[in-house]
Amino acid sequence: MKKLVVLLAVIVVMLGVRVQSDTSATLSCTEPTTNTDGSALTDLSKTTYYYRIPPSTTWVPCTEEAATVAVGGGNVSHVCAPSESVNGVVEFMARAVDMSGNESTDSSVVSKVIDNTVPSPPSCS
Ligand SMILES: [Ca+2]
Repeated sequence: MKKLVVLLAVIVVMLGVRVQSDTSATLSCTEPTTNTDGSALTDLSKTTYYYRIPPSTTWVPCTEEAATVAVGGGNVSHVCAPSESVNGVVEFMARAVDMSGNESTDSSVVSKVIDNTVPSPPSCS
């Protein structure tokens, strides 16, 4: 039972992460409402967003957003644009952070092809 609660809490952390557009990704997340021990969340501070460029396995901080309310449950979304020039698949995820600085495990990971390839100029005469 406890394992199930923990699993559900982790799943709830960031269900619904989505991406859109071509040079950045907009991640839409639902804040958790419980702690991993199943108790009610009362000290949510923020959601932090990360990206990584495979084959790198290191998550790079992208941006963060303050909690809607301390008990969580709100929907947050943020644009994450990788700070380096990328052409190809980029992975994104988010974590919940409480007021003590405790950071959750990773949300589900979503990936998107980021296109920073600039077209050549038109030919004019
Ligand atoms: Ca806490």
